[in-house]
Amino acid sequence: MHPLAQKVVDRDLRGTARVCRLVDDRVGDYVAILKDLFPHTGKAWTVGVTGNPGSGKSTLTDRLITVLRAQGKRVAVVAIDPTSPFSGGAILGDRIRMQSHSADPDVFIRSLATRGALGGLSRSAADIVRVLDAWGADVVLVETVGVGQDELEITRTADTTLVVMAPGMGDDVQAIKAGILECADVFAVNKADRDGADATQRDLELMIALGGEVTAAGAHGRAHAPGKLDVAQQVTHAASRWIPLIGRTVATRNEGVTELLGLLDRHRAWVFGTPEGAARREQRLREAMRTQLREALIDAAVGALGAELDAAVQAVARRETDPYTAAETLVAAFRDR
Ligand SMILES: Nc1nc2c(ncn2[C@@H]2O[C@H](COP(=O)(O)OP(=O)(O)OP(=O)(O)O)[C@@H](O)[C@H]2O)c(=O)[nH]1
Ligand SMILES: [Mg+2]
Repeated sequence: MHPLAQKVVDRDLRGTARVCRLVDDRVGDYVAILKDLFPHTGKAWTVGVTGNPGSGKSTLTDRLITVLRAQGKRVAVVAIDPTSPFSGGAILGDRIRMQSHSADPDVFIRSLATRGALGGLSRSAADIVRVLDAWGADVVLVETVGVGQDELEITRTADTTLVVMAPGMGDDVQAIKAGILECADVFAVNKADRDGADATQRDLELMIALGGEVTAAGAHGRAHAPGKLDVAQQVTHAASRWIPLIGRTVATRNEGVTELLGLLDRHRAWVFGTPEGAARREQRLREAMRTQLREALIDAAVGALGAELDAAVQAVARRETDPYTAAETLVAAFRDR
């Protein structure tokens, strides 16, 4: 085993931090290390924590760590630095909000910088989660700001996704990107000490109810008008699909946090304990594998074709051929290698 991989498995904090840096920068032996670590992964429960800037994700994450530690769980946090103008310097702020755990050797907090290329961030995040899984985390919390495509991708790699909403800051259901709502497994209506928490919760309940009906109508065809699903069908529907749960919290006062973890735990039981959950995990693994394959194929093709790729670019620029034909020709050339 690579000596650095050994350090991760031995739960050496500095060695693990070093591996995280290599993986984040994609330098050194990072691929060899990830390969060696993979057999030691698969035990952690990954929870994505997302929501608009300032909704209370870091504060809530800090409180969740406390409850998880009280249960004897080893916890890792990956805080993704958003490039959002609303939350510049978020890493520093997040560090401060989670620093109550900085002396605890069973809590590992890692910040991840936004990578340039689209998809780069989610790839790094997925790899870092694997490192922390091998380190021995029982739970990995991944905090992202629910804005871009990258963040949505990260959410898709989590076993459970928590979407944090805050009332009274224009953070209503409509203001949240549709993609994020669709991947929510549990909602936290945080800042429940503020006006508007009831309205936010009602909006969410309505949205979830409508979402269920639309899906059910689609699945069963047009024979059933909306609202006329019989009970038996509703039961099947409920069993085969996860209906998002809603919790209310005041993170700053530590209210509702244990209950919220209870809701998250119910989702974990579904993901890891039912055939539907297993199907979902397999589906996500397949997506991840496709991404990995796509990347490997492109790297291999660009490396092998080199000069031909340049020639194709020139030919398209001169309008001697079109990009579609050029791509087909390059694929054929690569296949014949
Ligand atoms: N009143 C009230 N304030 C809260 C609550 N939870 C968090 N806050 C405050 O809201 C502000 C933002 O909290 P954060 O935890 O940094 O929010 P965040 O979602 O991590 O923010 P970004 O990482 O910048 O997107 C802080 O000043 C918190 O103290 C709550 O339940 N009630
Ligand atoms: Mg934060």
